[in-house]
Parts: sequence; structure tokens; C-alpha cells
Amino acid sequence: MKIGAKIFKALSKTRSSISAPLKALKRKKIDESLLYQLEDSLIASDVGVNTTELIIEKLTSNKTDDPVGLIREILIKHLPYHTDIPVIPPKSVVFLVGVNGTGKTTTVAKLANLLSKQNLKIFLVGADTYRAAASAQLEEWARRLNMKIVCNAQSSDPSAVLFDGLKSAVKNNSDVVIVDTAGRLHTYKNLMAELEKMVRLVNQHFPEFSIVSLLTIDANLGQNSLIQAREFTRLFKIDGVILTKMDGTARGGIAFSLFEELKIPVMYIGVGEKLDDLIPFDANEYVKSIIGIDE
Ligand SMILES: Nc1nc2c(ncn2[C@@H]2O[C@H](COP(=O)(O)OP(=O)(O)O)[C@@H](O)[C@H]2O)c(=O)[nH]1
Ligand SMILES: [Mg+2]
Repeated sequence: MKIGAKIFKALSKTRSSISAPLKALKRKKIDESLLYQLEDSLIASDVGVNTTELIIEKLTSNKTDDPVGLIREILIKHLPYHTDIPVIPPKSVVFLVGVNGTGKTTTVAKLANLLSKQNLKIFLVGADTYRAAASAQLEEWARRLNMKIVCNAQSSDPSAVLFDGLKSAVKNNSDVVIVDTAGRLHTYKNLMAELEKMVRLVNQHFPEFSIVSLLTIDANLGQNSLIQAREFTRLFKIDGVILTKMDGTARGGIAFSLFEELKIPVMYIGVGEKLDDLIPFDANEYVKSIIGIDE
């Protein structure tokens, strides 16, 4: 399946929840009840309050014969990457961070698969030392991907595992090291301190690598996902978000809220549990999939 078709399919529920008012906009005069209906459905899809209000305001104050076109324009403007699709360059250490269950480990594997198709040599590090099953899960992915991995189920020190992993990755001439991390500690503060320690380790001992920190956010969690993102960005530098479980959610508009509120761009979206189910975020395809292409 083509990338555009995958996003379109994943966002079918989101699209269908806002398609009724959009269809009505094309057919009849814009009145107050129609604007209410549109506002409700945009908010329910997590498009975000500010973006939604702007759309309603523009539709109220502008005489336009193409209201859906106007909505598309506003939506596109409220997203990053109108033209540049994100890339992860060689000599990167990519940290996957996020709350347990949001899809970190699965996304490490999907990202490894995607980047290896761009001819990058990938090395995996399992630094989630807090859950016994975490290393086993990542080792299984590494086996299926036929990729090198360092993890240590016996160690309770993620930085020690990372150090070993980076030494092996350098020896192995790897381009990109992808690191799975823990999603929970006693407090967020402890978790962030530990992530910081790993970042320092890379900067001090492996300065030839640049750091990319990606936060996994479950697209189904609505406002809770914003709370999680806020907590992480408050204490740790996040370069981008990977929105997971976009397949089947009716709240697919969450990329707008994230960018609107926290200015962190969505870089990839997860559309399923298989290795091929991760796609680079493309603002045009995303908006097209939310408002439909049959104008
Ligand atoms: N449908 C769907 N499921 C996903 C996606 N990403 C992850 N999952 C599932 O979410 C669950 C938790 O994922 P996991 O990678 O273990 O999360 P972690 O605790 O953050 O490491 C697993 O059952 C995954 O298969 C996605 O994009 N779509
Ligand atoms: Mg995990």
C-alpha cells in the first residue's frame, strides 16, 4: 500500500466523524447550527481549540464559495513540514521515550525497519531495564529484523547498557543507534534524570553522534496525551513526536494540538502493529486524509 493510502485508511474514523458537517458546508448556506456541528466534530477529533476557533471565525467572517478549501488551508498552516519530510541523519542516537504502553518498543522495531530501507545501518539498544519482558520483546524484534542488539536483562542501570551498546555500535560501524527506554519510574523526575544521564553519556563519550529524542504518544488518549507530552517536554528536550495507534482512532487530529500547544512536530505516525506500519509524517497527506479528497 502507498504511504498516502495508508494514512487515508488509518484516519477513516476521524474523517467520517467530521465528514457530515463538511458535506453540509458544500451543499447549503453556512448557518449557526452548522458551525456548531463543525466545531463539535473538530474538537472531538482533537484538532485543538485554537485551530478550531480560527476555522469557525474565518468561516463566519469570510464570504467564501470554497469553505472546505479554506478549512484545508488553515489546517495545513497549523502543522510543521509542509514540504520537508523529516529524516534521521547518519551518526544519530535516537532515544524512544514515552509512557508504558504507548508503543515505544514496537516503534523502535518499526523505525529500525524504515531506516534500514534508507540504507542506514542500524544498531538496537534495549535500555528499558525496569521491565523483565522488555529486553525479550526487543530481542525478538532484532532477531526478526536480523539486526545487532545490546540489552541486558540482568542490569538495572540503563546507562551501563547504553555504554556497552554504543561501544559495540561504533565497532560495528553502525549509522544509527535506536534506544528503547523505560516508561515508568517512581516519579517523572527520576525518569527524566535517568534520560538526562544517558544523553550526557552520549555527549561525553560518543560526541560524533547527535541525539534525536522522540516521544511516543498514543493517539487515542486525547487530552491525556497532551498532559503526557507536557510533562516530558517540561523536563527533557524532545525533538519530535511519534503518534502511535493512529489506525482506528477517531481522534486523529491530535497532531494539531501537539504543535499548537507545545510546538513539537509529529515526525512519524504508527498505523498498526506490523514492521511496515510506521510512516513519515506528511502534512499534506495528513490533512487530505482528515477532510477527505473528494471535494
Ligand atoms: N494498532 C496499533 N497498535 C500498536 C501500535 N504501536 C504499538 N502498538 C501496540 O501497543 C502495545 C504496546 O506497545 P509496546 O511497544 O510494548 O509499548 P511500550 O510499553 O511503550 O514499549 C503492543 O500491543 C503493540 O503491538 C500502532 O501503531 N497501532
Ligand atoms: Mg516497551
